[in-house]
Amino acid sequence: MDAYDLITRNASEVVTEDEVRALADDPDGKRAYVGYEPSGVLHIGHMLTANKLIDLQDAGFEVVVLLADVHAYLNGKGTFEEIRETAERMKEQFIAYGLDESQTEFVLGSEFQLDESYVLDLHALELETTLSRAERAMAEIKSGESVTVAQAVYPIMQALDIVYLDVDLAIGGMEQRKVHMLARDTLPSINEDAPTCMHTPLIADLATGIGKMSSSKGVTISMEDTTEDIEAKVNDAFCPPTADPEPTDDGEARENPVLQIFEYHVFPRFERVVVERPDKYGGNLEYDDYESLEADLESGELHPLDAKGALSGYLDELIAPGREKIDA
Ligand code: IYR
Repeated sequence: MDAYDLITRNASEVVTEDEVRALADDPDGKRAYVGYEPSGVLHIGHMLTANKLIDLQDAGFEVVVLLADVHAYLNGKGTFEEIRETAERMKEQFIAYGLDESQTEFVLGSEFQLDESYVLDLHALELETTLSRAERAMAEIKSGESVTVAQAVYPIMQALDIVYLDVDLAIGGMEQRKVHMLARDTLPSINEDAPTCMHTPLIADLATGIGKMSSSKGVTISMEDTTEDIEAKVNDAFCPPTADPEPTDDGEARENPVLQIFEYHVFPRFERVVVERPDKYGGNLEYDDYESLEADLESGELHPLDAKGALSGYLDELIAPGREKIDA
């Protein structure tokens, strides 16, 4: 796989392609980052962007993980002390998950976001940003119903982080895209370049295939899950024999979350996927790429229950090292 393909594999959106191609041509010393509100326990959403960071490390990028303690505070996630404590636990789990410690810089937001120059630049950007734009940027990030003043400041700080962390590429899930577009539009007003961004897909709710999996509602997979928890959740997952399920009777779009997890979590981390089956059911199936697994599910060669059994095993393997850190 060439550098551009590795850097962009499984991305939903690249802004812009030309800019990422330029980075891929000379990745040495280039810096990419993801920011996370510290939550104490990694879930499958964190792991998806972490997979992208691992791709970027493999492509030669330096990787920065921002443990966004001030952002979590502004988003109403607890007292500052509580948040700071969870940040440290989260860092350990990222390393256990597979981020190379020697190639990853972990930064707490509060290490630089309270500096005078940052705060003055923040105010300069506030002058350039309408409340309604900030509110729209937060639509898929805010906790709670209405948008507080703190949550309106949040996306403007996120834009400024790109400058202060001196990164060449900002990564996030698709729910971050409006913040990144705000950054592209406003940073030039303080004489900074519009940042290059890349967004990863969101996985549908495991149980229904509707909407997006989230830690606040529905079923998610996290590093706290036991092997049995994972088996039970995956067994109950929505998995029709197609990658393109029919919408619900109410017209809501649906995805196949089991296939999505194979595509975005398992194949990027395992060279070969083995679905174990007793000989009387045709014996083991082996796959070197996601597309052939999807094709077998669609043709009926691979039964959804066998796919789920294999998925539980691989997810458990991905989660086990982080789970040990939590239990320690
Ligand atoms: N908005 C992110 C957290 C976050 C991300 C970045 I990139 C920052 O510079 C700051 C905060 C979230 O929703 O978790």
